[in-house]
Amino acid sequence: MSDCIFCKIINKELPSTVVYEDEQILAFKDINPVTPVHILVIPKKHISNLNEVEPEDEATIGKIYTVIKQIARKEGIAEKGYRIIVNCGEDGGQEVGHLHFHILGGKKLGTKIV
Ligand code: DGP
Repeated sequence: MSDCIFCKIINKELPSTVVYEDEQILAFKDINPVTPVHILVIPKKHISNLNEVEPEDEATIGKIYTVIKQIARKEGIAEKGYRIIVNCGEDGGQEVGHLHFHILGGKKLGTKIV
């Protein structure tokens, strides 16, 4: 998708601080971190949000969770814990239309969701 900022980050047309990369997945630091560790994990395939995930994406989405585990260990937050958030659509607060998994950690998180 030519006008997608995360596709531009994947294609290195926009800079980012990459923490993990393989053929299917990229992870990079969020530009506006809300926690000491705030990393976004995305599929390289342009998938707008969870509503657009297809059966053919199952392997990549599953792998994202093992990548999250690796990143959490590398960032030193695995032991104390962290939170994964995937916003979907307008009511879900999604601002960037490319599926992304927020890794939030490095501090004790609150319990409020809404
Ligand atoms: P969401 O509200 O779930 O769509 O979160 C989008 C996140 O993407 C938000 O936390 C800020 C981050 N973000 C937006 N633009 C950029 C960018 O150009 N670079 C990086 N690293 N993060 C971005």
